[in-house]
Amino acid sequence: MKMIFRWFPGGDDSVTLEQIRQIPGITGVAAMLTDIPVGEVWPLDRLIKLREEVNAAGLELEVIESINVHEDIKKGLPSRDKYIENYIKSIENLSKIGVKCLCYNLMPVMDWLRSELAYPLKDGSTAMAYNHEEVLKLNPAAVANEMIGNSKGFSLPGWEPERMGVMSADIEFYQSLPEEQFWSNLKYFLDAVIPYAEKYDVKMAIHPDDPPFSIFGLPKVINNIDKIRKFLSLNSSPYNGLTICTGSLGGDLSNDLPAIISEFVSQGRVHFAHIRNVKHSSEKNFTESAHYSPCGDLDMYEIVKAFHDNGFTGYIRPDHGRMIWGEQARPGYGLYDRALGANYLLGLWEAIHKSSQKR
Ligand SMILES: [Mn+2]
Repeated sequence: MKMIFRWFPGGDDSVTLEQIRQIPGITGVAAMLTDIPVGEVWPLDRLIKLREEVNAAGLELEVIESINVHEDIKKGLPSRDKYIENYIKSIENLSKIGVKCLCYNLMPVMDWLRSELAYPLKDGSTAMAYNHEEVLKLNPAAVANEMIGNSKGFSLPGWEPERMGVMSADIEFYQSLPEEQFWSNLKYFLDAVIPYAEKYDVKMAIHPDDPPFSIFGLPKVINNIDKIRKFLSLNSSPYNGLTICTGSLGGDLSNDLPAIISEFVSQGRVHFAHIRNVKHSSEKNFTESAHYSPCGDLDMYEIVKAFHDNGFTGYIRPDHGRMIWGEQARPGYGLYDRALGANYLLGLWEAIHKSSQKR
């Protein structure tokens, strides 16, 4: 297991590589090029520069998060072949700079979604929050404005302005697309890309849908154990794998995280993990919370133990943190709370590992 940290290059992050290097136990970062339009090839020269910058700070760049998948691929349009070709070329370029794992998602139209990006918590910190009723009251444009308008000037991956212009038309498209057709579009993408992921030794790790509830009638891809089984069965290669995001799947309290982790880690299908906690006020309403188990609804000891005991050898990063100690940063991606989370998770891992050696 390697503990890493998400970081955004090009001055698009308030957190520096030098700060990340001083967090005990962090070996590398998960990074992305935020300015490449979705569907285009990630240029090798840009990736080489990115790796050199990360390596110069004493950190590894073995995980890319994320290369977004063009909507035409998810829709199954004839133009998908061109975008799939570009995606394969990007994977080849990732392999040339030593990347081992690519996190991505196949959520239609909208990437991750929160109703508030700075919800005040009782301790004076703020966190991102999701209120299902509030989201359903809004139209898609208002949802996009809420997200982009409150990002404090940082880019929000998955909320690129060029995707927003066509959002309403895209939503109507999926509302009339039979669900099995959508799944066969996903299989078409996987069957085209996974052989190249194998060839270039880059493990694909799909991120769960966040939140795990359907919004505006859009299909869900990865939001519970049955959907994950279905997705992994579309292409049985271990390179068709998962990012387990505990906060995304944990948005639905009926998801048994330790059981999900145990099943898919033991099958060698989990390559990356985002670990964070959520606190529900009702079934579909929650705030993101500190990582420590008593601060939320998820049992971090059982979660880390499920990774450890099933022989997880991939990458873990702390996921979204709160804004604490007056920090101003991209929502969810400040330094302080994520650094606390990383070291809490490392502490759990050390304790679980050493006590398993003594048995
Ligand atoms: Mn995540």
